[in-house]
This record gives sequence, C-alpha cells and structure tokens, in this order.
Amino acid sequence: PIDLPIPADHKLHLVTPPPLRDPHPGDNKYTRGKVVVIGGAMAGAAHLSAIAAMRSGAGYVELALDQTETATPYALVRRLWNETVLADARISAIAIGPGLDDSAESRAKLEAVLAVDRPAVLDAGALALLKTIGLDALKRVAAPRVLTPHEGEFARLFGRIGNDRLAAVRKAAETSGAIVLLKGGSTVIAAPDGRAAITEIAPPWLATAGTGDVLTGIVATMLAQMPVHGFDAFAAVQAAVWLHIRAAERAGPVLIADDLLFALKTTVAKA
Ligand code: NPW
Ligand code: AMP
Ligand code: MG
Repeated sequence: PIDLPIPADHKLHLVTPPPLRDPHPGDNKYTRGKVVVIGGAMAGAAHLSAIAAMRSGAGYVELALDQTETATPYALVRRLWNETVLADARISAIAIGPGLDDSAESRAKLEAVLAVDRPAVLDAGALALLKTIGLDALKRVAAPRVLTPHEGEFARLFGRIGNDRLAAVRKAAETSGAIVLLKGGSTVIAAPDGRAAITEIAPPWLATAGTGDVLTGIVATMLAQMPVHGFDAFAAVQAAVWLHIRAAERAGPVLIADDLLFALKTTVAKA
C-alpha cells in the first residue's frame, strides 16, 4: 500500500495496489474488455490513450478517428468515426476527449457517448465540451462517468479550486454525479457517494505532454474490466492512478508519454 499521512479531519481511502485478476484460460478478447477510444482533431492524443488501454490489459481496443490512416499490421483496430462505432453491445467502456477540439462534430461525438449506458471516461476536449452541454448530461444513463481534469480543466468546469483540494473535488463529484479525478502532484479522486482517495507520490517527471492521455486509456481499461476484477468504478479509477504512477516509476526520470506505454507492460503484470 502507498503510505501517506492522512489529514486528521478527513477519512480517506488510500490509493492501494489494485487486486487485478490475471487472464485465465477461459478468457477471450471480449471477456478481457472491449474499449472504444474516440478521437478527433489531434489524433496523436487519442492514439496514446488507445495504446495505453491495450497495454493496461484490455482484450480489444478500437480507436475511432476522423480520417482513415494507412493500415499498419498492429493490434489496434482503427475505424472512421460514425455513430455505429458505439452500437456494439460488447463495448465495456468508452474514452473520449484527448485530442478532441470544440467543433460541432466533436460535440456530436460526445453527445453520442453520453447516450450510451456504458462506463465512460471524459478528459481534455470532452471536459471543455461538457461545460457547454451541461453537467446534467452525465446523468442521462446509469453507467458510471469519470472526469479526469487537470487544474485548468477543473476550474473551468467547477470553478476555483481554493485551498481545500479534497473538498473541491468532493463537491464536484457530488454536483456532477461523476467520479472526479483531479490530476497533478497531489491527485485527488472523489466519488459522488463521498468516498475519496488522495496520493502525492506521483513522480514529478509525469509533468510532460501526453501523460494525461495515457492515464485516460488506463482508466478506460480499468472501467472495462470492473466485472473481471470484481471492483466498482471508484476502485477502478484508483487502480488506474496506481498503475500510471508505478509505470512512471519504472519508466524512470526524463520520461516521455510513450515510455509509460512500455512500462505498463511489466507494471500491469506485477500489480
Ligand atoms: P492557461 O495557460 O492557464 O490559461 P492543456 P494541451 C490550462 C492534446 N494533446 N493547471 C492552460 O491555460 C490533449 O489531449 C495532444 C492550471 C492551458 O492552455 C488535449 O486534447 C498530444 N491550468 C489537447 O492536446 C499530446 C492548466 O489549460 C489550458 C494546467 C490540449 O492539451 C499532448 C489547456 O489545457 C496533449 O495531451 C494546470 N496544470 N494545465 C498529441 N500527441 O497529439 C493546463 N492549464 O492541457 O494545457 O492543453 O496539453 O495542449
Ligand atoms: P495532463 O495535464 O492531462 O497532460 O496530465 C498530466 C499528468 O501528469 C497527470 O496524470 C498528472 O497527475 C501528472 N502530473 C502533472 N504534474 C505533476 C506533478 N508535479 N507531479 C506528479 N504528477 C504530475
Ligand atoms: Mg490532458
């Protein structure tokens, strides 16, 4: 377990090593979770999320983009975005936001995701669009929604953070009905039911472009695998944060986001 001083006035569930079940002989790629990552203008960001989802152990990852790419012999399934991407009943979780701009097309993608009763993680561009659509849209279906803002994205969506980071995130989770993961050197996760976790052990060399996009992919896979590991969405998000931090430690200093993708390979297996 990660050993952290717990503020006396807060009851916190710490971010602990996740109880991940190894694949067993009865598994197939769908029982290990199908993740759909929906990208947009900046395809690189969604690509990072999608590979991170694969490296976190998802059985099947589909990346829906605006343009078809030259086919490469790679496990990642790339498709041209259209709403039928979301029609597959085998989808276990959806990630949207990394690389998404604020165009009408992007908004339509997010609206389509918010109508699907499957766990979803919203990051980056999806958080900006959510401000326009309204937080109530997170409650359209019963499946859990996870928001992963950095401080700038959080402030725009929920207002100033203030001195009490934990209280701000708890309030945001309660208001939105979503699990909120506020990123940064002090990472706080809060669920609408009041549960919260905090960790301050993330290596600062995570502060580099693209690492947030990787986290989004890991969160998507942990959400997709909730039935596999027998945990709920709050535990899934903690598991993702733990894997992200451990991968960063394994990747070592002066890491770039791509290094996390490789480090995940051993991190997930040894979790
Ligand atoms: P300011 O300067 O405070 O007014 P980002 P990004 C603020 C994708 N990526 N605390 C800051 O505003 C992402 O997925 C693509 C407080 C900033 O200008 C996104 O879709 C990659 N404020 C898109 O690019 C790899 C903070 O927020 C504004 C803050 C934009 O991402 C890289 C916008 O936010 C990248 O992930 C903080 N900690 N951080 C690719 N390979 O294609 C930022 N702000 O997050 O700065 O904009 O990183 O360019
Ligand atoms: P993003 O802002 O979306 O690019 O995501 C950045 C990632 O790096 C998140 O996972 C943050 O929690 C992490 N991060 C940013 N700054 C720090 C820091 N000073 N120490 C540890 N982790 C950080
Ligand atoms: Mg980001």
